[in-house]
Amino acid sequence: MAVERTLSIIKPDAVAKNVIGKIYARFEEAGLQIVAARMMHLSEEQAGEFYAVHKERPFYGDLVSFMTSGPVIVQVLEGENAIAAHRDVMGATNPAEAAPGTIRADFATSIDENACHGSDAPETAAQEIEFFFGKDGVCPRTR
Ligand code: RTP
Ligand code: MG
Repeated sequence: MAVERTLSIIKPDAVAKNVIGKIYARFEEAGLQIVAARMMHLSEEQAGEFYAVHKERPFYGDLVSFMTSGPVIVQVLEGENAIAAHRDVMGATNPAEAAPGTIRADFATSIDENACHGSDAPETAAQEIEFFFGKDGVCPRTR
């Protein structure tokens, strides 16, 4: 298995519920290391560009408006098979279908307000990491 990086966002609903630390613990328990992190309140332009792949979908407007409704925490997670490992700890997109013990099962409210985002493939992970952290904004562990 290869060491990978993935882009993770704790969405406005979970920040508002004050469960950032609980979600970080889930990442650490899954063997994922935080190698970059930033709290920010996304502009409509940033959220729209980040989710541009969903532009034609009926939920796009609601998604952009939700993602700009409050601050988020954006982080880069590193570890073995990090993209899939992160999606495993997040659970299914719809919290009603998320396995017990996953972040979405425990902290999400609905399919729209579903607590977290995770990259879905190596190419999108690389793009999303550069979108938020540029080419040199990640701090690999030295020990
Ligand atoms: P994400 O990108 O946020 O990690 O979530 P995902 O891969 O599990 O889901 P994706 O298909 O990429 O959809 C992005 C976000 O759009 C919202 N969504 N709403 N109402 C709906 O049918 C619907 N479908 C998707 C969710 O907030 C989802 O996380
Ligand atoms: Mg997605």
